[in-house]
Amino acid sequence: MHTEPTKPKSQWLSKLFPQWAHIHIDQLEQKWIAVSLAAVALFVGVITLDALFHGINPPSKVETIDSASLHLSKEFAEDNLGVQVDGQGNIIVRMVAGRYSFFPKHIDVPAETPLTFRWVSMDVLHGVHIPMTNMSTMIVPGYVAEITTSFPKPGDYPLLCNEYCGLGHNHMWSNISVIAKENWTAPTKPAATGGTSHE
Ligand SMILES: [Cu+2]
Repeated sequence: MHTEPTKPKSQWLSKLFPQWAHIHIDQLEQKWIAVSLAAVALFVGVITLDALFHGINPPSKVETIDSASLHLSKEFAEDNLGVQVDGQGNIIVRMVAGRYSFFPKHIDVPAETPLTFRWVSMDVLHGVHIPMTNMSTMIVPGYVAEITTSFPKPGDYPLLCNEYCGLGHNHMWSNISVIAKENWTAPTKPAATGGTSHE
């Protein structure tokens, strides 16, 4: 019968960290250690499950690009920016952030449809945030930031820069027009991989 409360060491803590077995840790402290470890385990678990089953990853999957020569790159050359539909029917939106705007200035996208945004910066660190969606990412020079999102309702959505990028930062915003799925027509643009014809 070991019901006396004179055993100060917690079983689980001294089992987990035998080298701490001689340290006195208060019962209440042990409970809070357990609570904080459980919280960390919960958050790591949620992140892991999201990454594995929902495909949620950090926006920049370490895809690099030379920010100084975006205009010469095939993908982010001026002609190739904006909304495109690839061979599999996925809608890809390519945009460039630069002091102090997002380019192209205006795009139309369909509502209730997954849209893959690919962002690059032409100069310094920018961010992009669209309120009421999950779109919020840093746009780090030298890296491509990719986010897939969808807009539940038609309307004009603001596009804000949320990383301080210079004196014009607070003017750095624009709009995306989201139109009803049935009214949207895919833009007829040349294939995304072309794009050097104007050189
Ligand atoms: Cu900015």
